[in-house]
Amino acid sequence: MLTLATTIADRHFKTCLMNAAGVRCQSDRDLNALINSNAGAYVTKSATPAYRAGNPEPRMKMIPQGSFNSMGLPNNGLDYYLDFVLKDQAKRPDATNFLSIAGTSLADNLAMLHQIQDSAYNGFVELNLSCPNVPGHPQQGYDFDATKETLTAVFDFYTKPLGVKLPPYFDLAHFDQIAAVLNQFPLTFVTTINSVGNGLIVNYETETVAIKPKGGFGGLGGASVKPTALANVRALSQRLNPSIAVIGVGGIMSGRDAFEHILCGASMLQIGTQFGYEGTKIFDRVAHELDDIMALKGYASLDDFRGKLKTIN
Ligand code: RRO
Repeated sequence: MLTLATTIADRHFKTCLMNAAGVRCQSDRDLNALINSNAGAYVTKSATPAYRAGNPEPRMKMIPQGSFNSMGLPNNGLDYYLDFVLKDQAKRPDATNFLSIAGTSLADNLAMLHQIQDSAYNGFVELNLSCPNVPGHPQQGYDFDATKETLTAVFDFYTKPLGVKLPPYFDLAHFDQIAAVLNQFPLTFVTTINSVGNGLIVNYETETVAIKPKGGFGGLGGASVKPTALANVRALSQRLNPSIAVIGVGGIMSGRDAFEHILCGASMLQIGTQFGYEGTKIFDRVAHELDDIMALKGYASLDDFRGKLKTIN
């Protein structure tokens, strides 16, 4: 029997496909659509302590090879998402899901994690260290010392399963440096990659930028970022303690893209841009395509090929 099931830290998921944080997961309507789909789990829009309207519009643009955004962390506040996941957990105690948080300061992240620690929530938390779009706030994942300081303060009290959402890295020395920091902590997973930050799209006709926030700078997602995502999944899988699962995100549009992410070492896959364009039926389509590839290659489960990408000698 061929299966797309996966396990992270003893939590079982019937399929490895889910949404990426930020895409169609901001309201309870979005989240209920995910619950009623064939996604293996959902992650909620990254939360701040209080409601945020986000950046002025236009703040998102479809581009031929993907997407471009500077949303600026619009969300309904932690209470809203914690209330949603707690109610869902009461209804479906065997399902593990992901609560994403993205404080704009260490104090905000610690306050939110204290609230989660003190609650009955027993699912995963994805701590977003990589939002590229809040004016005046650099992506924390690019500051290795600040990342270590944050995780030290977090694991001083936080005992539930937690992972981090990372920005893309582009240098082998940086893969070494971030892995050396992450390996010092009892992380359950890392999710890689967030958008490729601070690109610029130019409208040739009007000679203007494409989106309003930050003078037009924004994060790239979708097909064009797949090679960067695969490199980050592979490089982190090779460097992290085996107890830290790698969740792959970036450029997944098809079963073949999903297969490639797993070959590079991913245990679970998040779909962002293309889920935004296609809706929940993407989880059926990509699952069927991945099933077909595995059947063709004679693989019965993800373990048969996860991380087994070959190099050329
Ligand atoms: O809301 C956003 O602008 C946003 C976030 Br928090 C993030 O982590 N990644 C992204 O591309 N956009």
